[in-house]
Amino acid sequence: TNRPIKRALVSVFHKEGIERLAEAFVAAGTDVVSTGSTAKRLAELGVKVTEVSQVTGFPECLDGRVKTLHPYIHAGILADMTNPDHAKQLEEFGIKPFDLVVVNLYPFADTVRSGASEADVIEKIDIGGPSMVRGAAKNHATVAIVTDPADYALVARRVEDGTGFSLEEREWLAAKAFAHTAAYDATINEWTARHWPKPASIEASESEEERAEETAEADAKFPKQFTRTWDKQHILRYGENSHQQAALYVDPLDQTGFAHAEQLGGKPMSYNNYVDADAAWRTVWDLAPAIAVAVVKHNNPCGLAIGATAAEAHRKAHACDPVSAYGGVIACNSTVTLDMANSVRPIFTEVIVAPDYEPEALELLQTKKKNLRILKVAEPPKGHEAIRQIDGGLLVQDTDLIDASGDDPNAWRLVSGEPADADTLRDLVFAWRAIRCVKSNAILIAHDQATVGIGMGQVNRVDSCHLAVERANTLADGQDRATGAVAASDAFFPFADGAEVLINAGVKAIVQPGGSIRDEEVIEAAKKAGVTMYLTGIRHFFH
Ligand code: 93A
Repeated sequence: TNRPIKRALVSVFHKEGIERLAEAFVAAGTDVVSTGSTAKRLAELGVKVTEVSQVTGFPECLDGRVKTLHPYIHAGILADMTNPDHAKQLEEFGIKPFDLVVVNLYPFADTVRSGASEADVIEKIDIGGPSMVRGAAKNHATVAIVTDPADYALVARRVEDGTGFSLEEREWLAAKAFAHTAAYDATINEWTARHWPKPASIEASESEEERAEETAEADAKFPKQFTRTWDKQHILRYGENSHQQAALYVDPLDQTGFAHAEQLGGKPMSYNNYVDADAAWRTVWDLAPAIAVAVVKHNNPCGLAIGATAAEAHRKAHACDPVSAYGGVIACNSTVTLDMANSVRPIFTEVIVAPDYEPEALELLQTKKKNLRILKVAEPPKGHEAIRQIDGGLLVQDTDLIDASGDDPNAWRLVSGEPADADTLRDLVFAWRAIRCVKSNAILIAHDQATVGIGMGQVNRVDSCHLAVERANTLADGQDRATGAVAASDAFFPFADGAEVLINAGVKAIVQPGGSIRDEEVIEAAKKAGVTMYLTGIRHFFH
């Protein structure tokens, strides 16, 4: 099934690595057909090369938009030479078949990332290239298609030794080529979807008109095909556990996100480091514009606080649960100061992430905490849609970074006790904003804009309440931090029991969504104890 390579079509935007191919073409005396600047480069390297325009008898035109789009080229790519009829037709038309096609496409994603104008971006949508790639991949019966410069050395050896590729090898190359054009088109789709939304002038279709307004809006937001493409950034040492292999993929159009954090020190990032640091990063930005620090373990905050300075925010966040903070990830939403670096110094920490570092702070962390992974991230999290894999499908939703109407305390409904004074209200707002970063069922006790006890991830709300209270009251110095504090619940209390745990521990105010059929029992418990209770009307589940 091997097919020796006698005639090749080469059209590559990036010319790197082409020398190795040229060397093989020269050695084997291969006939090469090529486009403008590729032909020039190959000729310089001594290859016997024919310009595409000579083959077609038609000049490259429309500023290069039409170069290879011609039957003399495409029939040469698509003729299945194992089919006598195809061979006969080529003979009649005087067209010669290709055995090898080497293409790499216009750099669409690079052009977008460079900040080029829309016109320049559009000019970098390659049309002729993918047509050649797909044609050659379809016709792998007789053509070998190469799109990956990493395969040039392999191709060169097969050209030189005269064997060409076997059918299985051509199939494998074709599969890689289809993956390449699919990813290329997905990237274009990503860009066009972001830049060209549905204009108001397009009337609703009949089926859309029949639906509720909300459904129609979501229908327009979530595309018919959920197409995304991610570029492999690097292989990780392992996944969540050492027996799982893993890799990091990144958005090809945007290199400012957390996945592109600049690492300024420490060991390479692990899979779990990425998960936790991303959660910590998201958590602190939920409290912006205030200066906030989060300490995260296993995707959950074990301390979160707002401070007048970064150092103060860290000290308060750490104090919430100093035991759990061991081996945690720290995120700060403002510049890490020398004072904060000094406060982090004695604590074993896996990762620190911040938008920037004072030079002295960075130096201290780099020299005194050699293992600490120090990350600098250019921009706050963008809150793209949240994607979760299920068996055989994907769930897609808005990220819960949004400010829902119920997040505004002016919209809260006082259902028990006195209206909160300014300090209490400030703490309730803090607790409510903080709770959306805690895994459900989540209960959070806060004081002075700092968490003092967090109950996370329990399968019933009463256990989360017990956990939060226990955390608040198990400091080494025996301090009772629940008394006089405030509490937030990410979803309603289905029974009074959970709320009673908090009330009995001494919290003075509670904020929760409400909406349980037993709301009255819950409110009654608060009233009996004289505890202030607000209902937000919205919840912040986080699973
Ligand atoms: O503008 S195109 O879409 N029209 C074409 O007919 C065409 N043929 C090849 N782009 C086309 N190409 C692309 O040109 C190839 O995919 C390759 O990236 C590039 C090589 O051009 P040159 O050899 O002039 O650098």
